[in-house]
Amino acid sequence: MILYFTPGACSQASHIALIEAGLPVETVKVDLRQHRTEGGDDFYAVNPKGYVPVLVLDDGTQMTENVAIIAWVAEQAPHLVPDVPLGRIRLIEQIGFMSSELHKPFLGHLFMPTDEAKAASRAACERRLATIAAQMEGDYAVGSRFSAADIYLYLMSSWAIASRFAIDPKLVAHRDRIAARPSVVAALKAEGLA
Ligand SMILES: N[C@@H](CCC(=O)N[C@@H](CS)C(=O)NCC(=O)O)C(=O)O
Repeated sequence: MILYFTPGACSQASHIALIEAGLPVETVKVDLRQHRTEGGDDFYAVNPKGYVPVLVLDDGTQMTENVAIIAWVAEQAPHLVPDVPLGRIRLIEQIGFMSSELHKPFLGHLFMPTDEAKAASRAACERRLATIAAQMEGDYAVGSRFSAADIYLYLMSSWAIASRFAIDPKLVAHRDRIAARPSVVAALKAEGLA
């Protein structure tokens, strides 16, 4: 299968999940400024939405959206589903929250035209990260052990820390723990970020 990714972008969550699941994946780097693949192809021809991640299975089946890709990966590797009642649903609930309510305001904070709008997006991200921290019962995003929800949370916390957002020390510790996982180290290396 092939994952279209951009180093350090949200596609990293799908990338880490695939490695964590032990699924064999080839990667194709995408230049999001030009919307071209590393081979020079028009990325809009691969994904008319124009964004990463895109996962193409060996039979040609294509998936977009981190939430869908991560949920699919967790179906292949049940240890990535949280160990709670309704585990699969809780996973989708949490990564859906991070995708729509955290990832988007984060990008807004970077690209909003006014300082006021940037500050509002930043405050929204800080509030939502605080919500996740308050919901954590132990060391993990959902339940009592590692799941795919931790991967997305790792990425969101990494972005927040890099942007010097005010976040709960619990999330900083979580981010550092997840960063040490071999899957994360391997994904960053493969993306040229190690
Ligand atoms: N809803 C999509 C959003 C993906 C997304 O925003 N990707 C960004 C990188 S983090 C991107 O490729 N942006 C380029 C563009 O929109 O042209 C998802 O969650 O997978």
